[in-house]
Amino acid sequence: MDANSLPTFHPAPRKPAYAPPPGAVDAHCHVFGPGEIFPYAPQRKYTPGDAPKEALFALRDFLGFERNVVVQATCHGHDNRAMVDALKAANGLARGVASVAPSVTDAELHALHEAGVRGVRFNFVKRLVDATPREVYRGIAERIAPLGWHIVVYFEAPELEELTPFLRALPTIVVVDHMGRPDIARGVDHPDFQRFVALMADNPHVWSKVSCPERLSVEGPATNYADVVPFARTLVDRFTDRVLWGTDWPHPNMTTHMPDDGALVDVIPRIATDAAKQRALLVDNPMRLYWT
Ligand code: 0GY
Repeated sequence: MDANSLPTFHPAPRKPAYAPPPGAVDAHCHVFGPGEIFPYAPQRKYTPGDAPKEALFALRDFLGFERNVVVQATCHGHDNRAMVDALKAANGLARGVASVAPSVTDAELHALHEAGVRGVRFNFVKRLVDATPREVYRGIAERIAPLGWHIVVYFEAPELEELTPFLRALPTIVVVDHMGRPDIARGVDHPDFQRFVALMADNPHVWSKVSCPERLSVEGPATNYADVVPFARTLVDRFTDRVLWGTDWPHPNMTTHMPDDGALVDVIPRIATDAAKQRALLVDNPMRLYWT
């Protein structure tokens, strides 16, 4: 149990009413540990409960998904072994996003590629990581671009203005986690979220995960995160071929509640309102980015 006594992940999610299309990809999830085999990083800012690959794969099947994109979480630092172990166990049904140090060798990058890694994650969230200089990230970007990988970025809305020139200049596709973490209370029309919409409009290499209503919502599970829906729907409607969706299982650092993953799946038809958009969001876009 975490210090706040929430479970590590929801112990018994409900079966969603919404059935994802065949081949659906959960494009943002993590594995944690088990710590006895894959120790957490000494420099981590939080220590999660174990959330092993077997539990992730069981959830995938239960929710009606076929594939996962396992994103390296900060609690494992640059040690990608738990994530790579999950990719190898998934028999081609998982891809990964790694976190690498600038000292990573070409041989290590190629081994990650062989295992199914197709991107690196740059994290700007101060409660999760110590800052990495931009030139270090730019150096990593130059190294991974020839592999055909992309860059996943995690930041919070107040950082966007300052980060924009950096994001614009990155040489690969850039996938923004959780819509750039907008302040939902301010509404879709607020300049902060409109700045994010403009970033996507002006930069065809920028994609967004329309994920994580449980972190962004003010209303919370009582309305099944209704206040987040207009934000995600705006992005799905406008940038249908550049959006991804993921559970964010096992939901590290949640303090208000542990979301029911089945309820999160039931948000999908409210943000992607017809079958074509759902197919783009859940199948075509992630397959193009991770499996071609
Ligand atoms: C997420 C969100 C969080 C954590 C991490 O790498 C991580 O530790 O991404 C968070 O605390 O908001 O997407 O998993």
